[in-house]
Amino acid sequence: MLILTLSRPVEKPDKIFIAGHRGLVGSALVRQLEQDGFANLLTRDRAEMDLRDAGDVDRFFAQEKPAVVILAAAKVGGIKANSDLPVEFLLENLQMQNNVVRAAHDSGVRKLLFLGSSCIYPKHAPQPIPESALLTGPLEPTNEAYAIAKIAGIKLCQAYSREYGANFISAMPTNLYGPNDNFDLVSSHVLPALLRKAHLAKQEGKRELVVWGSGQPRREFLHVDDLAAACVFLLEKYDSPEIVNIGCGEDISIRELAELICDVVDFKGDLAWDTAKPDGTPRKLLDVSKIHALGWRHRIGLRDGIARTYQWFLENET
Ligand code: GFB
Repeated sequence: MLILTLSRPVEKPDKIFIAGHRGLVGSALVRQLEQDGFANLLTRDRAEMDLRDAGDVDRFFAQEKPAVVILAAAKVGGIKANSDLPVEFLLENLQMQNNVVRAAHDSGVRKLLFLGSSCIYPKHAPQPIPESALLTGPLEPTNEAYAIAKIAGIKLCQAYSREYGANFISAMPTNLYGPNDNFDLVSSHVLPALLRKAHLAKQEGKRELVVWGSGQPRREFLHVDDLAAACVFLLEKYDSPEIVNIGCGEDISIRELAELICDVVDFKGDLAWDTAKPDGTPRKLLDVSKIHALGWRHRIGLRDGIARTYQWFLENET
């Protein structure tokens, strides 16, 4: 049965719970929401509430009764962490999202935004990847566990929407970077990893910087402040269970990214390629025509975004 609810728009005094507020995405969301005048933000540290624990989550929702939820909490990592830890990526993401989405519905949350990932799309999806490519082919094996968990999250939100009329929406960001990212050399994504590598290589006077894979794969990178702006835009303007891609609409090769990072960091040595490491999916560029048609576009160019992130890294991670 289809139950339609006439939902009130998201408004400034609404109590908004940001799950995962310490991470790359959650912290950017808090900054953006505060800047936009949302004053009633609700956050919980991991020590206060374990999102994998249904009891913890139920108690929190019963007590706080948020009006709006943004689910930015997730177990995330780069290509190596994803391929080494499929159990944790599958299980912990399913646990967190199942607990939060169910509790949100049970406690009467008016609107929920679920954050997916561009890795939900098939490995050989058409490029740029339209939203309609979901579930049309096999996934990239290095991040299949994470992708399956995220697809389950999308489907759960759509099921709540269809069965109970819930206003649960889902956005699919492309590869993100910015402040509060994980800059670990092993478990991180490529952009923060190469920033740290180039910084260390420069400091230590090295002649060479080792980059994983062949350098041929292509990726699209979006500054997390742009993502946060897009999320607030969707919260205020978008009320459909159909997924929406969020990206900048341009991609570059990993070789070009490495060269750009060396330039920003001012490392003048050579690049070397560790081809024993996986390339992952050959290309991941989102079709962003849907969010453009809705009226949103990114603002931060890649060089500027990398320079800002390097500055943040220097101030916070060294
Ligand atoms: O960012 P990344 O780890 O993840 O790797 P994915 C992107 C590309 O950069 C791969 C290469 O071709 C890597 O081999 N690369 C080069 C490096 N040097 C490095 C390095 O030092 N560190 C890392 N990490 N990569 C992830 C998924 O895929 O993207 C997640 O595993 C998620 O599930 C995320 O979807 C957005 O773009 O390949």
